[in-house]
Amino acid sequence: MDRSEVTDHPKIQPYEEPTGGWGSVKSLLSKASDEGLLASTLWTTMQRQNKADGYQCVSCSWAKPADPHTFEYCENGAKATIWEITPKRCDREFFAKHTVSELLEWTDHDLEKQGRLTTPMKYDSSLDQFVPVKWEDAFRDIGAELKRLDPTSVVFYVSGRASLEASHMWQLMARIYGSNNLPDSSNMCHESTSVGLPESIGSPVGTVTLADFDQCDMMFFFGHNTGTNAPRLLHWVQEARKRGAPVITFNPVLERGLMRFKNPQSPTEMLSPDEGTKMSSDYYQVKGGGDVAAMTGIAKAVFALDDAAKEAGRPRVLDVSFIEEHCHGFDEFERFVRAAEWDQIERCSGLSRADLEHVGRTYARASKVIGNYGMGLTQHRHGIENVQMLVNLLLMRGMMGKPGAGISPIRGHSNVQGQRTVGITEKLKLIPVEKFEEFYDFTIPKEDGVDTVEACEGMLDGSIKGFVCLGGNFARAIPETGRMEEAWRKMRLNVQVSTKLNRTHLLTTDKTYILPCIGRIERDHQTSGPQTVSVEDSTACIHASFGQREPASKELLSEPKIVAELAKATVAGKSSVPWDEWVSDYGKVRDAIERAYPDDFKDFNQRFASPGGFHRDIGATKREWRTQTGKANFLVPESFDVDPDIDTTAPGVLKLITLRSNDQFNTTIYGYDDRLRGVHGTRMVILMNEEDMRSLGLTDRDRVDVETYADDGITRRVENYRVHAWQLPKGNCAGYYPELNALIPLWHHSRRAHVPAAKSVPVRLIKRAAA
Ligand SMILES: Nc1nc2c(c(=O)[nH]1)N[C@H]1C(S)=C(S)[C@@H](COP(=O)(O)OP(=O)(O)OC[C@H]3O[C@@H](n4cnc5c(=O)[nH]c(N)nc54)[C@H](O)[C@@H]3O)O[C@H]1N2
Ligand SMILES: Nc1nc2c(c(=O)[nH]1)N[C@H]1C(S)=C(S)[C@@H](COP(=O)(O)OP(=O)(O)OC[C@H]3O[C@@H](n4cnc5c(=O)[nH]c(N)nc54)[C@H](O)[C@@H]3O)O[C@H]1N2
Ligand SMILES: [Mo]
Repeated sequence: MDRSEVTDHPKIQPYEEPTGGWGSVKSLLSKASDEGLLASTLWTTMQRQNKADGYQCVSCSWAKPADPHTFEYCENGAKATIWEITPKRCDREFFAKHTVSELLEWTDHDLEKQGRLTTPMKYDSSLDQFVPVKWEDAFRDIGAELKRLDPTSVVFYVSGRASLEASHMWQLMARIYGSNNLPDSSNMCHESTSVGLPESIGSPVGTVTLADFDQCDMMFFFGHNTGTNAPRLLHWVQEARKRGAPVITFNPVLERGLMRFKNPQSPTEMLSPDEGTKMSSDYYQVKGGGDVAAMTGIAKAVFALDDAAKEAGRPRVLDVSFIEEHCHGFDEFERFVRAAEWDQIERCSGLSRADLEHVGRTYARASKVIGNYGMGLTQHRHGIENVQMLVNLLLMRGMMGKPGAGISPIRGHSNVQGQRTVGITEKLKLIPVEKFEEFYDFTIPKEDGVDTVEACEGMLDGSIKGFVCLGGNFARAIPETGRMEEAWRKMRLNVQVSTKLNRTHLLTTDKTYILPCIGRIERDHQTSGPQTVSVEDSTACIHASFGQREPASKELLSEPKIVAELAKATVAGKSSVPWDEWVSDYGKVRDAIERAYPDDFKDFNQRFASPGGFHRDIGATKREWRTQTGKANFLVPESFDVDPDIDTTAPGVLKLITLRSNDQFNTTIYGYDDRLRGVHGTRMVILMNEEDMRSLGLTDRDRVDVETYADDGITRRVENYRVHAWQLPKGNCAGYYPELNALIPLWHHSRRAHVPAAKSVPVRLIKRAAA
């Protein structure tokens, strides 16, 4: 399965070119030609990407400006488009040729590479194959099986791509059926944000919009690989750099996008021989998990500068009036920071006092600061504390709820933030329970459902018996691959609404169905005419998305239609939801969303196609703190230690960071080249510090097996990886997700948010004998 290597001689050397630039263009043209897609088709489609009257990109969730470029796209948005509009088809002939046992030997890349799914399929165990099934039969059989199962034993997972309309309908269907088991990809992603930010500032999402990026005079980047994962954001970073704004990055890995960038939309930059813009004014290779310590160091430096200013009678460095008027818990925070010792800060962060004091001075001079962050903060045992510490740092200088400043969690999937806004959550306190019950005349079970980790635990203990997924590749995205695959197969029902074949489809249960749907780039016709859907971006702006192309197959149904048919087959007569009426006109679903969430979605149908979208009602942007104290809360971490329960100082233990390559979107592997890190032809590498390598008796390109270091009686191991010397902090190593998910223990997650701690997995490397 994990043969993620396509050559015996992979080429691995750090990439020295700027991101963007010609490398991007070359990479795209080769992807399009691989898929057999005409460059002209690609360009025509791409012209409609991220436009008010076009479709919203299916890759990341970065904001869509009101005044877009002619081509408002990036290399990876274009790759995602190519992947969806590919002429390749994974059709009934394909399934007739291959048994499931055979397909289980294929890589993630090879499975998705077959192209778009075209036909509803059902697993036939006597043939060990998927065979075509009529839509009506599939809905009837799935409905019958769901009725046989206890609703609380069924999980309704959602990956972050489905529209606001489909997602809202999905969660109503699950709750009418009797299940609040609505985990989503956010549970593996920004849940540390969704739990952490409401406690700090009373908003579950970021507080900045593009207008703030246009005027900020400094940015922090903690643990986000912008060049690969939200490349269009680089334009705003580049503009800020041109204005002279410092950009200070903390990341154990030297990520090219935050080092050098050339704007592929600027002919002058593309033709100039220079190296592009220097993106981070300062780049600090913090130790994995060392961010709380690093931020404490910065805060300590700010306190020292404030002391000096106070003494000299100069203007204060702390925003004293903001703290007094708007904040709670400052004194405790001050005590924590002042008590922290520099030698401990240096040891835990891996950074020097001088460097952190330099950052403190830069921060003290700035007046409009944005704190950006990604998985490098959220995917830790201490994910919530990481997020809240960054908020503390911003609050001390009043950098919240004013123009040009605020907190910026950079979300992943293109609508992951919006799905939560319209009700996808296992937590009842986050939805308007009484409204749903009153509007649609049914009763919602009063216990929270399971999140992703709890769903996995339920599979292991046998209490979860059915999985119905709206997109995604759940079994591949979660930790503990080996044990979870075994547990998955013991379930009774596996239903996957998907666009491409993936490994989760192949983990067959008593009944297994693949329900192929149209994608967002495609036109969606229902009885009232062409339909529009909508998404929320990372800056809480809602946008319309208009399909552009003919669907990949005549047999495909839209996601809202599939949800409605599943609902009619399962919960007919149990509520007054007008499923058919909603499917005939998605505008009616938007009216229903507005009715349930009037503050966020006022005049939804009138406003959602306006350029730049419309902004949701986020209290913290107006300095309204919807917290229990009614203030913005300074929240103090217990310690600097990310993994207090694992002795990572034991000899030979490294903390593994699982990464995405530039040639992947989550479990979708476009190819084997991580151009921006200079890794070509393989994903089976462990990048590590040269000194660690020497002390473990390894040399470059040695083959190793990797084992999790955990004292729970379970062996977790991946085999035959190749080690490479890389500029990483001592004690860390890095490699690619999802192949390395086999190593992450299920219990190794952010304590309250349950986000798997994919950025600090304790491992040992075992050298293999030379072949
Ligand atoms: N092309 C492409 N775009 C994507 C995706 C994709 O797979 N491919 N995925 C989408 C999704 S769902 C998401 S959630 C986002 C993910 O986007 P990111 O948030 O960028 O997630 P990762 O790629 O996992 O990498 C996070 C970064 O954190 C760094 N890091 C690791 N550990 C630490 C640490 O302890 N401290 C600090 N400061 N940094 C650390 C890593 O070196 C890495 O650069 O991107 C979205 N966009
Ligand atoms: N070790 C480790 N594990 C991780 C992470 C990590 O950094 N390290 N990151 C985590 C994160 S941040 C996330 S978000 C999860 C991702 O987890 P998921 O969201 O579950 O996974 P994806 O790979 O995005 O899902 C890809 C599949 O979605 C389907 N799909 C694509 N487009 C559509 C569509 O329009 N409609 C429908 N119905 N289906 C569609 C296709 O069939 C495709 O195979 O993984 C998590 N797992
Ligand atoms: Mo994500």
